[in-house]
Amino acid sequence: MHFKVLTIFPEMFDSLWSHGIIRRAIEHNKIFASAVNIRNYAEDRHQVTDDRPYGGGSGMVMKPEPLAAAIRDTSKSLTGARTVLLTPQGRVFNQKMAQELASNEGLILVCGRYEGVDERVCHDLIDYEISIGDYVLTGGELAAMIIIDAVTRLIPGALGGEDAAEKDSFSEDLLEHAHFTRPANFEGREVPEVLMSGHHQEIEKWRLESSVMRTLLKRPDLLYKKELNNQEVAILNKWRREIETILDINPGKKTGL
Ligand code: 4GX
Repeated sequence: MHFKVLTIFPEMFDSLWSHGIIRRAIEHNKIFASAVNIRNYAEDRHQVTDDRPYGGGSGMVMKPEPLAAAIRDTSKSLTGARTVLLTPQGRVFNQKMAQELASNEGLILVCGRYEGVDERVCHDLIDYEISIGDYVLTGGELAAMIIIDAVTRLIPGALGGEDAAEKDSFSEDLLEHAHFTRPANFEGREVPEVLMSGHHQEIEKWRLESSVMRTLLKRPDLLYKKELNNQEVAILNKWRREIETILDINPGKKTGL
């Protein structure tokens, strides 16, 4: 995967390229990544990239010429790459979109600043408009970093070890099970017995139950959407019976009925 970021603040990405999984993926040639300054494509002496909006009003707009030149030049050097504009008006990013993006040979991420980019550039030169969520950033750079981060860990070999990406939160519409490490007793709180038993089948059962119940309590919206298998239905039924028993023992305690 080749990532190229178009931005007026390329230095913001230095830290992304130089830490953790992304750094290692670059070192092992699993991904190739760089940030290009849109200013380099401005023709005038002061390398201006913004201008006042037609129709008036406050704020500035990214000028079309430097941005279009930057996108075209980068596309030429990255054949087969798709262009992505980070914008609050885009489709809201999720794990499925990360998987889709990861199947591309290259991604050109366009980071707007100010009030946005000239509409004619969006229309002619952008393949995907993506938002990372319904809130307003000061520029597309942090959004681009989030996309690069989520896509990189899906590139085969990027995570090292066995490919842990498959089993993570959201890959199967369930949250991750609880995790524990040493010590066995931390401030008086014990690690669940079964995890130290070495009984792998029981451990897998415990982990699935942990995943299902955490999802029910923290993100019930994910369960409503999910197609449950027999094992997952059995776990929810077991807890339904537990809850019914508790309610039978304490009938109407809170409601006074
Ligand atoms: N998810 N912003 C982009 C400027 C802008 C506006 C329109 C292009 C078109 C954001 C988000 C986000 C703020 C980044 C406005 N550029 N980007 N910027 N949420 O809020 O991605």
